[in-house]
Amino acid sequence: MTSPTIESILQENRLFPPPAEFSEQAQLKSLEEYQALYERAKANPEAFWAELAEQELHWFQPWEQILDWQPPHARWFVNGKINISYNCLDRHLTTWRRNKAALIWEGEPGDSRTLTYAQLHREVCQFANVLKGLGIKKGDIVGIYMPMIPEAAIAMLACARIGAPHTVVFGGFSAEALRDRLNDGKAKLVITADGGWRKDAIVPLKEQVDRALNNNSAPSVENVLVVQRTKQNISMQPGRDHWWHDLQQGVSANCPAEPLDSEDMLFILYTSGSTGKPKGVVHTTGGYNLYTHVTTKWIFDLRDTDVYWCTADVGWITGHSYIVYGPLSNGATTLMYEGAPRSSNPGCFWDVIEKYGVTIFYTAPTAIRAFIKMGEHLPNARDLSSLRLLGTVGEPINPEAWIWYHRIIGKERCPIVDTWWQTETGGIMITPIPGAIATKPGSATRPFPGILADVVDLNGNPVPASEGGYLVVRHPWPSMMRTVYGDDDRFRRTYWEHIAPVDGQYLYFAGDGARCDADGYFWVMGRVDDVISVAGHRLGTMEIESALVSHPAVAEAAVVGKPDEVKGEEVVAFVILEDAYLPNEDLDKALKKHVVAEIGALARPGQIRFTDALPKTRSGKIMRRLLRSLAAGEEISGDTSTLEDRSVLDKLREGA
Ligand code: 7RM
Repeated sequence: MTSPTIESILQENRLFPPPAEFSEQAQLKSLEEYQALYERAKANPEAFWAELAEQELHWFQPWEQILDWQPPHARWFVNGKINISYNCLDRHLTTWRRNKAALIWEGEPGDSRTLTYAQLHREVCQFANVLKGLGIKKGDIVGIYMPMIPEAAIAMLACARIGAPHTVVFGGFSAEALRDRLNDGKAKLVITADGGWRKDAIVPLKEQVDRALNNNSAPSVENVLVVQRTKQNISMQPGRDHWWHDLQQGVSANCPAEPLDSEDMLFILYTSGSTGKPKGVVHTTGGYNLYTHVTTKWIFDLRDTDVYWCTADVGWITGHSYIVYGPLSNGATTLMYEGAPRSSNPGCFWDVIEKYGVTIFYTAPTAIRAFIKMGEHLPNARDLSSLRLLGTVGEPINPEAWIWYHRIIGKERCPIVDTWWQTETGGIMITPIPGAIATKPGSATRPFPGILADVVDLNGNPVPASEGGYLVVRHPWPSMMRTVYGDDDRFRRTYWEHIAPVDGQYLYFAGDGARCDADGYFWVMGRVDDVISVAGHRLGTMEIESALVSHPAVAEAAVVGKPDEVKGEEVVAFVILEDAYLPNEDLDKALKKHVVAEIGALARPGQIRFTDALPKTRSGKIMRRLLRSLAAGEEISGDTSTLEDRSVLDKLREGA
């Protein structure tokens, strides 16, 4: 990880203190307040979480023990009884929030719908009864393969209400990917829609479900529930397939939330590793409810007047924690958007912000870079004055994009929370608290109270300030994953054995490289397997990408290593140009020179490959593993189920 050039890489030392107007009204108002909280949590994490659990959530029955830690297995709030659907819905009904908008949905093409807490509660209760009617019981796993429509959130909350763990499979995944996930969890039921809108086209979701289930290839699935969304023709298999609206007819809206054990499974969500089949990350009820609740409240600084919009898909952990559970548990208004920016409607995000007066906007760096490329005239033509807080998640944000976001979207007025976390962590781990912590572009800043993050070497020893190392967490936290579904061995190997336990203390290893500067700010450098070794020097791909993107001609860049007999590895850069530039030899030379000037001769790309698109997951992560194979001229192997657009690979191959 350590590289001699690391300090010179970005020269990023700009500091953006929280605006005074923001801090004055914020939940956490000052650095001192954050620090006091942080120290208190560090001194006694259990007491810290227990106090919040009591204050912030409804429990049907109190816990007997706050934490039972048998490394690497944690049980939080042992024997406590709780229901996250109750905390997200029922408890708001006895307050003025009963008639507050819980979910605002902006659909395609031009559809929209708003559900108050009372209405959402009613729909969830009815649908929970539908599930029961189909024989779904506590512990039965339910697959959800849906577009971004309210029924997706309703289905999740209904499952949670009766204790049936859901496994949401992103609607963009293939039939094979769906089948593998359904089989891994032995799902009894699949909830889907006839189709979903995706960039002016219809994704045939039900057809994919049929394909996933045909020839009895997912034998655990007994029933399929179908929401009518796009109204195209689909086939319904009698006995197995049912329309949601048919079964919901006349069903009782009385369905008390089941008191569940804190450690009852809430959901499985699959996340792809760099090798092997996707891992089923298991989350449980009580700790997840608490952690997503508190992080949403403090990091997004929620107020009852907010319209909060997270642009993620519900098929991603960000959608679970920060569209559905965290915001609703807080009684917030959460906005769900079915559309995506595309050439026929490049300004659609800004339209949504203007239309609903969005106050908090949470998106991914990949989206921001796409907006930059589309031009600032689009956001400039809309009224974005309702915004007061911005967030990013999913990958390191390059300072160029951060500054653009700050200037063009936030009008230099809105703090930016760059939130580092993972499917596995359940909630945000390292992040600015917007009223308290000054931001530095490209840094996720400091750990959330109760999170003991550190940067260590392979032996678990902290590395000196600003040196690269492995990002770890030292103490269990409430929303940590409990295991890999059906493969506890893999859970141990992947997260707990990479870095040997120090004095019997287990460290959670996130798989990311990071450095922590002299101010205690964390700079996440990306996955440790995304490091290139040139002549024995380790270079983070992200740093070279950041350097490339800081050149005016470059919109986006992905860097990988290609085996080289002499140097070990050679840097290969895949580059997307800004619209005004065309690929040519001069530009090729200029970009190489630019990287040398920014980082040093070691980082000089041996090859630059111009392209129109990069292979990405739906959440915007560049799939460097595929680019590495391409650069090395190998066949693509391994799991590609998470690839957003398969045609990108063919184009890249042709371009070679
Ligand atoms: C929420 C999510 C997790 C991986 C993680 C990192 C990367 C996410 C940031 C980030 C730098 C960030 N879950 N990552 N957020 N890197 N700065 N703010 O993305 O399971 O899909 O991915 O994403 O590598 O390990 S995830």
